[in-house]
Amino acid sequence: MKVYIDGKYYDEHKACVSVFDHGLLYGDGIFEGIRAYNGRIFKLKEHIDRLFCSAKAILLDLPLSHAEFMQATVAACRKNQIRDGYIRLVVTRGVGTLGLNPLKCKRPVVIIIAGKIQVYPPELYARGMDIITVPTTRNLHSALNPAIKSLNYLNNILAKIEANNSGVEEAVMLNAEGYVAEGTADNLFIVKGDALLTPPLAAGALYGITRQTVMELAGTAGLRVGEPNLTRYDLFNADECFLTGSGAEIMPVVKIDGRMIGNGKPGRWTRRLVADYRNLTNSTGEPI
Ligand code: PXG
Repeated sequence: MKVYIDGKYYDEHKACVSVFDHGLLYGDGIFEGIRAYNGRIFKLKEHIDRLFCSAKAILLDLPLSHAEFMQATVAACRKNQIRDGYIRLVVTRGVGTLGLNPLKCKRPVVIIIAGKIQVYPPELYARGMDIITVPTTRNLHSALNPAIKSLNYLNNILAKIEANNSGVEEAVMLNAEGYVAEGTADNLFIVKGDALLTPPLAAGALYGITRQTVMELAGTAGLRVGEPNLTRYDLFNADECFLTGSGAEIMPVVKIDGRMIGNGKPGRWTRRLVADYRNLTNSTGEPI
């Protein structure tokens, strides 16, 4: 694998950043996780749009234009002969001093890793996932806004550890008020009757690109789509539940906090949306 760093390609074992990079020292940076399917990069423009929003939110001047990020991402896939894969785009604040001051960092570092991904085994998609709500809450908007896709994921990692310690793969994170926010790297949806519901961004959900895509597909498929605040009660009483993310795609959820969701199997609407999402990922995107 060849890794792109600031316009040059390096063998993967030689692809390194400085120990003085504030991305490492303070988690000061931003990232995107993007998928390629069938020789196309899915929703590339939307991912770069979100990267620019994250950059603006943390006052990071990106060293490439929107078009240059698109071109560099396509080029990194070509260089690695990726047709189906996973692209991690990272921009750090760059090399600075041992103090926090970002003004001491001369220029941001851009990294593009184009490789493979297997988030969960295929059997899990067929069976559906068992998840739990965890004690670690999602960040407050007033602390570290959860809409920023920053390199500081400790909040989510702690939630993931709590889920793993309880013998399940994924966590539902609530916000400080007790409303459902999202998973550790995924948005959460429920189906109730003819409605598809997902927490609003104000509840602490990331503006997920898969989330947006699934909401559009659901509207076309005839579901009523809403973004109300959800509580654990709503999850327990859902007909169906699933998680969405670029990495995990659409993962059915069949148990939450030990309680069976619906009939305990991936639901009818979930399976329909999985099929529609598959069709879309295989037929649209930026050609590599
Ligand atoms: N919420 C959070 C907190 C995320 O980090 C999503 C939702 C889903 O967003 P998209 O735009 O991907 O639909 C994410 C996704 C991975 C991976 O390897 C993904 C994320 C973070 C870390 C790893 O799938 N972000």
